[in-house]
Amino acid sequence: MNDCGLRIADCGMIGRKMPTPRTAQANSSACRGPTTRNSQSAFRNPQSAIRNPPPPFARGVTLVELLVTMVIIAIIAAAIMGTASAAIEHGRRSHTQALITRIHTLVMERTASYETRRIPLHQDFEGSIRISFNGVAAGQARQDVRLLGIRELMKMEMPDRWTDITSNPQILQNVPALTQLYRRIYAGLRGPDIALHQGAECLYLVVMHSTGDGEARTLFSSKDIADTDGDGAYEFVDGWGNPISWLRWPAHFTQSSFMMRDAEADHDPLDVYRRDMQVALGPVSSDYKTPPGAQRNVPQILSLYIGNNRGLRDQVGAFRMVPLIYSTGPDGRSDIASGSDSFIQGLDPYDPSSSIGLISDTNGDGENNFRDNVNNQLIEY
Ligand SMILES: [Ca+2]
Ligand SMILES: [Ca+2]
Ligand SMILES: [Ca+2]
Ligand SMILES: [Ca+2]
Repeated sequence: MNDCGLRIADCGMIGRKMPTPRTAQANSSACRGPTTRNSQSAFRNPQSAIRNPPPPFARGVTLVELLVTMVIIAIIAAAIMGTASAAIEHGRRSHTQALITRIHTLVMERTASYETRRIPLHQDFEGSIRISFNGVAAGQARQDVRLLGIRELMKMEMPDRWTDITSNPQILQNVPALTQLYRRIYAGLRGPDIALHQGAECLYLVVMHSTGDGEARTLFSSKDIADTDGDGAYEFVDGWGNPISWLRWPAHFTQSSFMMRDAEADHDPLDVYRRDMQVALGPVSSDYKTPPGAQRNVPQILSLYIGNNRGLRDQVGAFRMVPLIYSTGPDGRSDIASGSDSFIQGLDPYDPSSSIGLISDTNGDGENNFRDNVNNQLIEY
């Protein structure tokens, strides 16, 4: 050990000035041990720990780096929020479409039932027809009155506005039992503007009381139903919480995948004799006789319902009508014309002077509020 210690001391003192003999060098190597090189490295660069820069994360963050990080986080957050928002909107739309499809199925079943319904016409019609018409014309008059009777029954049992049930029938013998039920419900409503959302409220009554063999209630959950205007009449509500409304005879709705609006190719199935009151009577004349004591005079009735401008009416034949059931979409506005509330005065759904179902800027805001609607005739999947 002493010998080795001397030699190390020798190397440190004279190693750079004179060559070390081979034997001495070998001894030096043998005695250096595993830590000698590190010791030498530290010796050669004693200030290396100070000169080398610290690792990046050990020093502070610059303002630019902070801003870049914040921008990236904001972009990612916005992307996540946007995706979540789109997913919520898609969910609302899908829910609304599914609900409208369910309502559509029930309403269409009910609509089809009128093709085979017995129509209880007012008893005075038969006497009036016998006195006023002969032969073929008498048969055609019966067909015309029957068609009017079907439409009146539909109007009163499938109302899309309150006047459909509050007005008294002109063709039918009595107020239908279903209409009497609707009238009792209507009499219990309250509020300053009961007519608000009346289409949606009538749709709810029709679906719940006249479809699904009495089981319609089981097809809807409580979140599908609300009374948004607080008048006591319920409505089906869409994914945005707005009432789902309908039009029983949307003759002027042109954006339908189901309704051809072509009397030749797809005639009204309720008009089984293809009458549509086009030719039976000719010009309505005051010469027609009224049976003694009769309250229903066929010529007068037909004159009331088809008017005098028959040429204009005849331009629009009776095509198959598909009820329009619609949500106003996220903007809460439909831009679909629903016509006037006194529609009970006419039993001609094809009246060219009517605008029912017409897509137009009904709220007058200059915007197209139809585009985002959801309906049963233009369903997007
Ligand atoms: Ca209302
Ligand atoms: Ca209501
Ligand atoms: Ca509009
Ligand atoms: Ca809309």
